[in-house]
Amino acid sequence: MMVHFHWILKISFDVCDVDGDGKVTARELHLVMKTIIGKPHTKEVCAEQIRIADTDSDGCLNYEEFKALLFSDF
Ligand SMILES: [Ca+2]
Ligand SMILES: [Ca+2]
Repeated sequence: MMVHFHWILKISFDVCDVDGDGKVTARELHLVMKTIIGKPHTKEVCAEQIRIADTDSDGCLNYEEFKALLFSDF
């Protein structure tokens, strides 16, 4: 069960990481929200979400930060 859960998280991360560099930027998050999830978040909202979840302040989300974002009230 837990393995399956982590697998889904990993797939979600890979989907959001459009260019496959291991990090999700606000631009990538916005693209995925709009095209796959269908959430009408603006780029500003996505940038804000990244800022909140970006614990190491490099301007994008690694896998750990991405997980924290998914578990937050997005
Ligand atoms: Ca990326
Ligand atoms: Ca980061």
